[in-house]
Amino acid sequence: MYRLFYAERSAAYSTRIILEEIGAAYDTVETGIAPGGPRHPELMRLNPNGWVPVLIDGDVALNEASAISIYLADKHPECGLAPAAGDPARGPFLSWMVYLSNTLQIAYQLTYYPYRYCDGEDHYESLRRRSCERLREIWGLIDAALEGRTWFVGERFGAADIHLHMLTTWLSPERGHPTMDEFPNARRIASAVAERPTVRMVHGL
Ligand SMILES: N[C@@H](CCC(=O)N[C@@H](CS)C(=O)NCC(=O)O)C(=O)O
Repeated sequence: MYRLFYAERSAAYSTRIILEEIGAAYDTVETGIAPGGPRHPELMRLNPNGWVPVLIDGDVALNEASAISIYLADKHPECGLAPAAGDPARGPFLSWMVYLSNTLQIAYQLTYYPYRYCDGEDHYESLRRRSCERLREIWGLIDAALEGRTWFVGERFGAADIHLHMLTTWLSPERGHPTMDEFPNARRIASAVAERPTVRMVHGL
């Protein structure tokens, strides 16, 4: 039985879809994640950053959404959510999972939490503008890599597609982000993920 510290529209969404895909028994602990707002006390003990997801697996508590997805996919190889070690697609899979987390996610962070990355409100606008451009550059690069592809890595659906889908749901035109219309290849894969029964179930559909 897994336990997931969860918040709507957060990086924990990817973990939840993965848990559904592997058909695992799990429960969720809902926590606030608003800037400066309260967090579940247990979350703060497990991840002093105050971020979700945190996944509990027995005595092990894990954070970082990409790492959790790789961990779960490897632990349940029968579900085929990640290429196995030795599979030629394993390297590109790991590269993309890390890139999504340490490059694309950070561009979102800069637009959502500008105060963490600059000295005061005078700089917010310039930081926001530049990070929105950065989002456009990074999504453009990913979109080009997806040209002609059915799925992100290899020939089958997997954890990288789930992360891609999640990251498209964070685009917010009100914040000046680009829209998915600019990235048709990424949009195609994200839409295919959105139609999966597991994803529809997470949305209560
Ligand atoms: N690198 C972490 C980032 C997690 C993260 O930033 N989670 C956000 C929600 S998407 C959060 O908990 N934010 C609350 C905060 O930053 O205070 C991961 O991929 O798991």
